Amino acid sequence: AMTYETILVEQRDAVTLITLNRPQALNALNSQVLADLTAAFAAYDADATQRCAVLTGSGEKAFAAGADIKEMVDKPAADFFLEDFFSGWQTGVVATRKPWIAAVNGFALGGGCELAMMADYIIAADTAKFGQPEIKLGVAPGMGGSQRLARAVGKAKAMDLCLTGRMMGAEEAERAGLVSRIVPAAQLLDEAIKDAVLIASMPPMATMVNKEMVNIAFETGLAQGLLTERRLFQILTATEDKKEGMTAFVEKRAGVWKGR
Ligand code: CO8
Repeated sequence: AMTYETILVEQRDAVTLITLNRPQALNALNSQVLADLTAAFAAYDADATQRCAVLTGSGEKAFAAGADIKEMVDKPAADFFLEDFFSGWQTGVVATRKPWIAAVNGFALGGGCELAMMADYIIAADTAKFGQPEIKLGVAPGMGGSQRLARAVGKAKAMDLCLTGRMMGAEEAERAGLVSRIVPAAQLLDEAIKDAVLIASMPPMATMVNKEMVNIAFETGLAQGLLTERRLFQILTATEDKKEGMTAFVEKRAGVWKGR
């Protein structure tokens, strides 16, 4: 297995577990974390034995308390622009084609909340706290927070969180639709891995297409989205796994997937 500076990566059968591992900084996201996550997600996508991933934070306190403020405090504005600072999250993390779940323990603030929202879905510990406190630092979200939060929870709550910088607990986050469900903190990882094992048992191409389809809903109008859905559905009917899945149903047995 590859070793990384700021994250831990472990394969449990078909599930890749990625753990943000800078607990002394509440797993704040610096350039090295981005480089490590980029490599880990690329390796996950490329490894046909791996079918679902889970991302979580080490330590009890935080998933990630934000982008690393110490890395940004003295950085000249021109460098943020010239480096197109934060653009690597799109190409290195969001571009992952296979499914992954964020298991959020403790603080998910600023870039931490934004990273969780890059996941296909979020499972929250009852201790989870979400927020976009960038305004208190004189800035604003820069890794998708304003856009993904507004789409996830609507204008009222997205404005409320971005303008006040307050934290939102797990219950409120679930009511608002930001997280798929809440579990007791001690069971968070087991529950997330249970979901990942189930997802990993699905036909792999269908899994990737389902992910792509739902994401298209956030990128396009309804008519174009529905057309794209039908086309992707029609393409899946050409797979060996479609024939196997439907035949297995008719024969009242479990499907055995070829992944093509
Ligand atoms: N960056 C760097 N270090 C951090 C961060 C962070 N985001 N968050 C916490 N740490 C460090 C602390 O500095 C501290 O280190 P040390 O022990 O060396 O002083 C250690 O983690 C533990 O933190 P605290 O002692 O503060 O722990 P508390 O339990 O007292 O408080 C909090 C926990 C409330 C989470 C608190 O740490 C906090 O408010 N953190 C910052 C949260 C935040 O503002 N996040 C948003 C960051 S900005 C961002 O994500 C996007 C930036 C958008 C664009 C910017 C362009 C310039």
